[in-house]
Amino acid sequence: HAADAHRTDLMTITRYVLNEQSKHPESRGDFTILLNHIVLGCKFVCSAVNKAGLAKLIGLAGETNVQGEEQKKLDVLSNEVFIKALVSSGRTCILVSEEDEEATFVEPSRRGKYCVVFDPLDGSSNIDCGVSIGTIFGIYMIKDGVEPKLEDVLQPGKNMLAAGYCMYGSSCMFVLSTGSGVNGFTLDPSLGEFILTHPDIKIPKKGKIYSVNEGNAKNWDGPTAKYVEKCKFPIDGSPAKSLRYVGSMVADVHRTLLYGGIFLYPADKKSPNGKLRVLYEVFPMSFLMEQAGGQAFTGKQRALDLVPKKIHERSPIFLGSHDDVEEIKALYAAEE
Ligand code: AHM
Ligand code: MG
Repeated sequence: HAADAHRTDLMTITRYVLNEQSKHPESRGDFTILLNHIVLGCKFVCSAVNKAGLAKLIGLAGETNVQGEEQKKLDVLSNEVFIKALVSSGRTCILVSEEDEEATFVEPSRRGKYCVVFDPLDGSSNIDCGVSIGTIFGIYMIKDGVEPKLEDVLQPGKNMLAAGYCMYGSSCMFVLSTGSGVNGFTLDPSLGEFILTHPDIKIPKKGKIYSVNEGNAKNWDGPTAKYVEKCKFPIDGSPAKSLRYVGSMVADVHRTLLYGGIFLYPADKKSPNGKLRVLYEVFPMSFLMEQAGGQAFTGKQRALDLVPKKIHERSPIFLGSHDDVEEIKALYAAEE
């Protein structure tokens, strides 16, 4: 019986990726090893986030603990864990983290062919009130036998080999695409393993929810303002959309992926390039959206076609259900 089989035949994330990779005869397991190190980082952050409230009782982050040592803030700690895990995997050559001004070039003796761009703990303003936060990552590969250079990570998002996020929410979920669909894994805390719980995620073609920081409305451009107005006062007789905005990109995108709808972080007069970072926020989420059958648009072009010039570059982003993104694209096209 299928349901019984499901309970005893556990598809862990490692098993899933090994299966995927075995379809490529040239694969030597390097990607599986790399991913295992990312997963380890996520498990560490998950455990640290779960203990964050408790940790307060014995010493606030940023304050000194009983040993007189300065305690590290959760985002700084998470970054260190990921950098160390990625370097020790022996499979990476360039790392770009939201927390570090400069890219990290791995020393030659520990180098591999993968470049990883990541935001170790996104939505950190939500930590202190226990709201969902997450880790976001994307993976590129350098050409064989070539010295790694910064241009290797300044590639359009469509060149990513894989992208994903881990959400530290009411449960800990790892959502991954290696370029053939999107799969979701839930951490079983008693096993310490991510188990496939959401196979082949597809975003609904059209949604009932929009997600944006409306506090910025007075500075929006015409198309964004018109779009949000249409969500609230539809002119075609369709029902008004609901507004949901957590303020944690991972949580807002995760809901959009599962329930459908649209997530917007548009440009505004104060931030002409929006807020979110191209390499480790916009690209991975756009990659996942497209792989799930949705779309991602910058206001000018397909998000994954963008070619970043700097590692911490920002871009406006509109992503989600195919039909909803189509509407905002039409409004920008009408503007030209
Ligand atoms: P952070 O990297 O400083 O945590 O900021 C990124 C977060 C995203 O998770 C979220 O989508 C966005 O900032 C919310 O911004 P705002 O508070 O301007 O609405
Ligand atoms: Mg961030």
